[in-house]
Amino acid sequence: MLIRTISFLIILLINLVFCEDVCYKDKCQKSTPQNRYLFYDVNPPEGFNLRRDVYMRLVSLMHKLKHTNNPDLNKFKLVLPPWSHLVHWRYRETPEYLPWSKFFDIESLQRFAPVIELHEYFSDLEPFKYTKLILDRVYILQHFEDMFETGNFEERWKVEKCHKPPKLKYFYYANITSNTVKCISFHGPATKLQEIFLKTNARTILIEHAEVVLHNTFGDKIYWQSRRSMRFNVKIRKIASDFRNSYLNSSDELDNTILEQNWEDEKPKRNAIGGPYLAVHLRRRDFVRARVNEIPDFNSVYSQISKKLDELKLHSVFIATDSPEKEFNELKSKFDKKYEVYRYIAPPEIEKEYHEAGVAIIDQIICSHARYFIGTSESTFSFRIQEEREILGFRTNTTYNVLCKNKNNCKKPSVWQIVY
Ligand code: GFB
Repeated sequence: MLIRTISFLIILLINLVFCEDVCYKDKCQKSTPQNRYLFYDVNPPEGFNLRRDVYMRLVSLMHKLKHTNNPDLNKFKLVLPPWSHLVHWRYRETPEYLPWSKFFDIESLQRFAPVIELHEYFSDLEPFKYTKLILDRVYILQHFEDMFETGNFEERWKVEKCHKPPKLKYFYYANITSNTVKCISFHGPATKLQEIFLKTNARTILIEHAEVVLHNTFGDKIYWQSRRSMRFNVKIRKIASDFRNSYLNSSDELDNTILEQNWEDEKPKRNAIGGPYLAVHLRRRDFVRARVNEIPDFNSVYSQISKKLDELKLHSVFIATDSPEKEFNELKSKFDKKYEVYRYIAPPEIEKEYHEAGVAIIDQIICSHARYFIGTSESTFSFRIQEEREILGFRTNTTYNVLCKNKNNCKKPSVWQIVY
């Protein structure tokens, strides 16, 4: 009897210390206080492909924390911010919030580190259907104001006065708020955030302006593991494969681009051939205005493409572009009959299901599988295609090429070779 009572008391004590009850009205549920949740958000004007890079910086931190012995750090989950209000998307046709599962294979992401969607965070707390989330801490990152003047680039962080007035609502949801917001001047890699996490026992932390943190090590094995885990979802990949099959005589079997089912089983290779087409990423819209010295005119684009097609003895070019149809037709009209010019136009049902973001991903997948790729200088959209081609095993000279404004002064893109 005594032993039973003692055991009961021990269990009760453990429960009291490690598990608090979450109660609402008369219903109670055991929460899992040992879990900590890291939310993050990115500077609103940043586009889809820079946001993918910011994700990699944070998920590499999660991967590291998962393997630490420190119980205050190894129970973190990264909460994926829904895709919302991106400036490049025309929102009349796009729903306000799109989950990551729409575009990515979540299981594949989770093989690298613990990540969950925002809606899963809420459903974790079922059955109460929380209608409000008050984040324990919001840290708004900002650059040190003196960093560029003094040239002091040492790794450091400090709670400072906010450079801009803080937001009061997060992810464009009226019901996600916080009572504790601090601005932190920060310079350093994502791993440096641990120092901040260790100074608080907050369970829900939001990092605003997460683009301020740097990669721990750019281009190392962990970087590439996080990148390889970012597989697009099966349905989107199938749409791109069907297009390659139907119009470009391209398939993974013929092109030697078959990947393992699971990215963890991939091995180094450099023998991808690619489909018999040249792929070009032609970034227009804001780039035409903002990068006058880098973006070539259509006569130049035509001559660079046709020259490369002749050199490679190819007849088909696939052009991924954000340019309006009229502009694209102007470029297309320059090509004579010996060349076939393709662009992916989504059927209405695919457009409705995947929106602009999905169509852009389909463009990227098709570019990734081409025999030869020419991108747009400094576009993160092109960078992600280059990485995908590294993963597929293409030779680097078929990947790191860009359209030039001026052939006598054309900067080749940096080569970031995959590491396993
Ligand atoms: O991906 P992204 O941010 O890369 O490009 P950059 C912006 C968006 O434009 C993409 C659309 O997410 C797509 O919605 N887009 C660009 C395209 N190229 C294509 C294409 O070939 N096909 C399709 N379907 N859509 C940066 C931004 O853009 O440009 C920064 O991330 C900033 O925030 C900077 O605005 C000037 O690196 O090209």
